Amino acid sequence: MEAEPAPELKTARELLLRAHRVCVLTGAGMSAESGIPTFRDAQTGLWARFNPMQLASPEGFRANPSLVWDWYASRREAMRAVQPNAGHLALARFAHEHPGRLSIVTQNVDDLHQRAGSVDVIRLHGDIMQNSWLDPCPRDPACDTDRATPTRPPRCADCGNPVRPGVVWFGEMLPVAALSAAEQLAQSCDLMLVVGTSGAVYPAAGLAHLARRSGAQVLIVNPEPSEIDDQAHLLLRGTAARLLPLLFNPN
Ligand code: BJW
Repeated sequence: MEAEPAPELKTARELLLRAHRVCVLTGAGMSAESGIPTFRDAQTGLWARFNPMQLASPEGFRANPSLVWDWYASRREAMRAVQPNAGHLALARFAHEHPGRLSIVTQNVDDLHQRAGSVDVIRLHGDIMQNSWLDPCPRDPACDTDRATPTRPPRCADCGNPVRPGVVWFGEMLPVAALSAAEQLAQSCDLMLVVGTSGAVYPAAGLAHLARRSGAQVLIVNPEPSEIDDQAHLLLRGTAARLLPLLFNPN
């Protein structure tokens, strides 16, 4: 006989059943059980070993472009080797079975939601597999990736403009269309499910506040306390790969 679910899980399922529009905000914890390290977990997080301003800011890149390029190259390689976990798959399956009811807004720069089968995922912090130029090119013809030098990082052969990873670093604006679409979802959902984020980084964390102010129920899935727990109507203490399948596909 199957054990009775914990009372919080039962309440969470009821919230989900009642919700017409579910907005899921995910952070690094969503991909942790796939083998991608988080940023701020005390022992295992990237920021326990690396300096965020050195590696994840435009100033850090300008100061030491090859260090930052190599760090992103090694993370790209690690991300190619991992697979979506049961949490990614549960979200994708629910969205497929309930068209139009669930949207995902992610801070993650990996592609595990997409590889699990989720479509129209809003990426707030970019895509680590994409490249862009560090500086906007004022030239005509513009910098040409086909003519980039084979250096680390590659550079425009004409003006030296370096290639950078297509992610959002500290102090940079989030992509306007993505942030605006995410804000609309936060304002119009009746359930916001926040999974695996410390809630330390804005404006992403502000989406939970916005959803709550706009009348949504806020449900947080995280094994540890986060900085936005005070926004939650309900907290589920546990990991994404364990709890999301129980929440979304209980049978
Ligand atoms: C599990 C689990 C399991 C573990 N299952 N869970 C106030 C308002 C607005 C802005 C600011 C503000 N104060 C300061 C700012 C500026 C700044 C900011 O927020 N700084 C804070 C640190 C204070 N924000 C910015 O600069 C943003 N831009 C911006 O605001 O532009 C306007 C502006 C410009 C200039 C001045 C002022 C305003 C840009 C932010 C870009 C963030 N970039 C990064 C790197 C991306 C590229 C890369 O990957 O290298 O994005 S930093 C990093 O943090 C990454 C993440 O997306 C982001 C959030 O981290 P996340 O996902 O929450 O991970 P963790 O590690 O923090 O948490 C993991 C959680 O998972 C934990 O809670 C665990 O318990 C849990 N967990 N295992 C479920 N199995």
